[in-house]
Amino acid sequence: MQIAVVSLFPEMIGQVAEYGVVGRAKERGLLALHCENPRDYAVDAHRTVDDRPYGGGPGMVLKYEPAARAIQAARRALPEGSPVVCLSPQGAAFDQAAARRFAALPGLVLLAGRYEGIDERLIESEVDEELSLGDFVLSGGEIAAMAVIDAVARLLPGVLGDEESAAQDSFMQGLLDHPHYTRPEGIAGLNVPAVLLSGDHARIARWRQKQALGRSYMRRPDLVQKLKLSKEQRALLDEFLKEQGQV
Ligand code: 9D3
Repeated sequence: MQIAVVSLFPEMIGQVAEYGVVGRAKERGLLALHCENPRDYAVDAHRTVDDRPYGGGPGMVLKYEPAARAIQAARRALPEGSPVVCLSPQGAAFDQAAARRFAALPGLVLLAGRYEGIDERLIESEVDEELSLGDFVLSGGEIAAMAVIDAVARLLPGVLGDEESAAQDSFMQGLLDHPHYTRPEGIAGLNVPAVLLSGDHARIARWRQKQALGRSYMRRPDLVQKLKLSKEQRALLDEFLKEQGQV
C-alpha cells in the first residue's frame, strides 16, 4: 500500500515510520510513505501558505493554491483512484471500520491541516472524505494522520505475526479487553485473580469474557448497546454486575 501525506510538517510524519509496526511494514516493503509540503508549491517570494480569514476572526486559513498543488502531486505519486482524506475536527469519527476500508486500498492521500482551518473550496474540490480522531483539540492534522497510518499499517497482510493478527481479530468483537496480569503473583498487596493460576482454560476464557463484557458495560455502554448479546454473554454480564454489587 502507498500512503501520501500532505503536510506543512513532513518531518513529523517521517517519525511514525521509524518505529514499531509502521517501521516494520515499511522495511518489509508492505507500505510506502510519501510526503508533499504545500510550502514547496507556494510561488511567491515568502512562500506563503496561509492568509487571513474572509469575514474576520482569529487565526489564519490554509490557502487553496499551494495545498491543491501539493495534493495533485501526491495523487500523481499514487495509484489511480486513491481517495483524498482530510483530517479535521469537522470530520466523522475515524474508527476500525474506516481503518479496514483504507487497508484494502492500493493508495491513500491524507491531508493534515494546520492553522484555524482550510479554505473550504479545497475540501469541496479535492477532498473525498473528512475524518476526526474525536472531540478534543489538536494543534493540527499531523498526529491524526500518524494515528491513521498506524491503524492501517497493522491491518496490511504480513505486517503482524499470526498470533498478533489473531489477537487483533478477537479484540474487534466490539468489546473492551479483559484485564491482564504477569509475574509476580502478588505485588503492592494485590494478587492475581486465582482463576488465572488454575490452569483451567475453559474457566479462564469464561472469566475473561465476563470481565470484557463487564468493563465494556461500565465504561463504554455505547459498545454493548451496539451488540446483540448471546444468552451466555447476558448471563456473564449479570454475574459480573452482581459481583460488583450493581444489581
Ligand atoms: C481552537 C481552534 N478551534 C476553534 C474552534 C478550531 C480548530 C482548528 C484546527 C481546532 C483544531 C484544529 C486542528 N485539529 C486538527 O487538525 C485535527 C483534529 C483535532 O483537533 N481533534 C481531533 N481530531 C482531529 S483530526 C485533525
